[in-house]
Amino acid sequence: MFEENPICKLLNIKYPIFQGGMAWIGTAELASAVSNAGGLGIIGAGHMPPDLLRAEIQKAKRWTDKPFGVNIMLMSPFVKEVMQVVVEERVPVVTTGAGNPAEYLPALKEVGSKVIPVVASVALAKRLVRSGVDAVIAEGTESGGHIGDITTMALVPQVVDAVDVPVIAAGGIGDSRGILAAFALGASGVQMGSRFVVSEECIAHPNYKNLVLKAKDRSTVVTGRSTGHPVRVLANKMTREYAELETNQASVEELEKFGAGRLNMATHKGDVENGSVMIGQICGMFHEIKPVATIIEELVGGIAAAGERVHNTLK
Ligand code: TUI
Repeated sequence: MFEENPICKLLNIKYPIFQGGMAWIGTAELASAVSNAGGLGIIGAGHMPPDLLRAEIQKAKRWTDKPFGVNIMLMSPFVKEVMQVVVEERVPVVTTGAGNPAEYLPALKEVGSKVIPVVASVALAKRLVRSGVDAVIAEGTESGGHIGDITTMALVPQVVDAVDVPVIAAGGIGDSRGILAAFALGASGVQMGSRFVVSEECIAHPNYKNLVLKAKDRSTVVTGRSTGHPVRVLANKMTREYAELETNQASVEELEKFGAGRLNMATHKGDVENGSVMIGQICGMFHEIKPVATIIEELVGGIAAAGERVHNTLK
């Protein structure tokens, strides 16, 4: 299975399943577990300072001999320095989020890193493919964290039709059915974040994981639409206060000040009422914390049965 899959061939991995590079919780522990299980583990650089990122990359190199990636948030205040770190460390795969990575491509390609940006529109996908990226991750608005506004169902086939590089689908994918659906839309691989939040290897605070396990299909809301930086999170005290500020026409500066530091408050301190509990809309599907290896085995193992169901529906 997947011997001829373009993503597996491009990256030299067993399964075309990426773990989304989540800020604060996409650590070397999680990334190396996913890579060891045959997927692509990705360290989330978020707003991490360069020295910390280097330490995390070096841990991942000790804990897996398989390819892994680093996700660079292009809105990070340290973006230039962290790009320098991934170049020096010759990280095999670099994914980017929340912007256009074109200016960093020459340095990354020079050391042989594969560059795979996250896009939320056809226009950006086309522009980046012209700049020479290796593949694109088409991420729908069902995702957690910083999001675009097109759904995965609408975005993926339109990106697939617009570009001639492999497409990885992201947003709202949580099980084998979702993976099969992504392939049906023309994607060659998938990226999943939320499913890996509720894994044993994820270092998120138990309060964070437990709230995700209790969440239902309509438990997430989007904050920050008025600032131009929409972020999907679980509804809580923080999102209610944020909505009140938005209703009272708070300035972008006030809203950004209110939001600062909220993710770490939830992921590490476990304050899931005042913190930002970023998660995708698929979170209602998860009822159990499992080891990463089990999650990946179940995902891959269920694809054939899901395909069989599709086949039967066509009869
Ligand atoms: O980046 C993400 N998801 C994230 S980043 C993050 S860290 C954070 N911390 C605190 C507050 C806010 C965020 C949490 N989740 N996903 C990738 C992604 N990229 N989604 C959407 C985009 C995107 C949006 C606009 C990519 C490019 C873009 O336009 C850039 C351009 O130049 O047109």
